[in-house]
Amino acid sequence: MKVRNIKKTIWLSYLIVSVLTVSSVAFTIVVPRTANAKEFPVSNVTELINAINAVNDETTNPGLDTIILGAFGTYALNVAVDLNDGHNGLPSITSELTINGNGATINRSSSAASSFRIFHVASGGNLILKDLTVRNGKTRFGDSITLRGFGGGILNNAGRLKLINCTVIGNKAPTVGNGGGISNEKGTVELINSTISGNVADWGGGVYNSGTMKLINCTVSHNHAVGVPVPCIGGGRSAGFGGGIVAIGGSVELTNCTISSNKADFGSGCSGPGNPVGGIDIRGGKVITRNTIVAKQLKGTDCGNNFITSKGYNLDSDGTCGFTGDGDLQNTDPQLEKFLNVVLTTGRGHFPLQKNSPAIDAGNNAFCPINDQLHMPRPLQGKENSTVICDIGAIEYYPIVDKDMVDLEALDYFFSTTPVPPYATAGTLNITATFRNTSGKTILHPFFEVIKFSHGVVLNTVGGSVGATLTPYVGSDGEFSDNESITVKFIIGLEKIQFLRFFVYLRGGIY
Ligand SMILES: [Ca+2]
Ligand SMILES: [Ca+2]
Ligand SMILES: [Ca+2]
Repeated sequence: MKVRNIKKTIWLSYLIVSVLTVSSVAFTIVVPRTANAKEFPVSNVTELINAINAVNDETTNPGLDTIILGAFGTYALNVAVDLNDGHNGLPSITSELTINGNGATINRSSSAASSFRIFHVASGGNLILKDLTVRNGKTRFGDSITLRGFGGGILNNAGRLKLINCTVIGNKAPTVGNGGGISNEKGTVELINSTISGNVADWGGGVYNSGTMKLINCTVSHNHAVGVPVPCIGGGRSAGFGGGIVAIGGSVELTNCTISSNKADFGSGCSGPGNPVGGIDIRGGKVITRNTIVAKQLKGTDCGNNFITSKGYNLDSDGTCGFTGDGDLQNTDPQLEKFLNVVLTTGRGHFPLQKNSPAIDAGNNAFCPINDQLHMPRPLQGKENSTVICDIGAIEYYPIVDKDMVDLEALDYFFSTTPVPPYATAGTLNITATFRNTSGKTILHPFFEVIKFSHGVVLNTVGGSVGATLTPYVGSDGEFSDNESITVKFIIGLEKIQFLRFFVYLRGGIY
């Protein structure tokens, strides 16, 4: 990564030569039960499957129940245990269930002998996922064409599904399958502060919708609509529609989302050629957007086949979305930074805005949620001589604080050999740094962003949470005032014992 404008920088090189024995650590969080709903703490796949079956038993456990996963655990599924609409790694959800992931991952094991999706929500099911990664689900070859081939990660068949702070990554619905990450078949889906990335399908690499779908503060990136490998008789390819999202019917409503770097290979039908649509392919129904970026796809156009119904303050980079409403920007490069995949905090994979991005202070405050995808307050004044206005897209721009504005007063660090699986298998580097504001100005909502270099994994902790951004305590006024000092702890997990170099940005409102 080319580093520009690094203002306040910590730079460390660290070499550890000792040989470590890697052991495993298990976490379990037990939360007291409430009277009206049962809670099921689980710590392995068998317990998870048993808990879903128990939750679905409406005679024994009527109403909404909650399953609580061990913090940052990995639940690797090896075989399908359910055959509703194809093969499912977990029992179909037929009741009301919230899963508190606590940063955990549920995936199809990389050594699984067969293919299956992760979640299936049935009609009458109501599944809420929080702080969870859903990874590597894959519908089965030969299950294609019917619903069995839909939804590599999650299929919602006429039920209700809500994701909050979740990552849906690396799932596949290949060979005429639809919705690599999530397929919504005439149901209701809400995606909030979540990332849909690196999923693959024939139609809708990231998301397929024929029902009612809402996305708020979400990033949809690096998804891929692949064509059928066998050409149609008489030429053409029969699919490959919609790298990020394909809309077939119903409605998709996007508020403060960023749809970028997706790709579609073909986009043509057997009847003739068509244009591949990398971003949002509107084959039917309505797609409605507010404060949303659909730009810079890796292959194919931003939109196609029909225009988006713009409610204003959207941006595309190739003029294909029909963004002609109030505040819309067409044919405009949003100047996104490289995709930042935040490994350990779910739902935070995003594209930061560059400092001269036209998306900054160009949204509509009436639409934007009070926080952005990273949970930072919005709106923030992002440019000098501007006003306090929301940005277009999932991320509110926080300027990097100039290095001359802050002094690094103290720096201390030690290495802990205790492994934190699955990422920091070699231990953690623990850094304590004290900064003083010497700028004569107030820095609003400051936070640190640790950028990974070499082989470290960012494991910042604040009060037990883990993530790639770190909000320091700046007193009850919430501001990093002139001459105030703050102390922050950075914990960097190491995958291997070797040199580690990392940079820290301090960002905040400084006007
Ligand atoms: Ca129940
Ligand atoms: Ca702004
Ligand atoms: Ca303060």
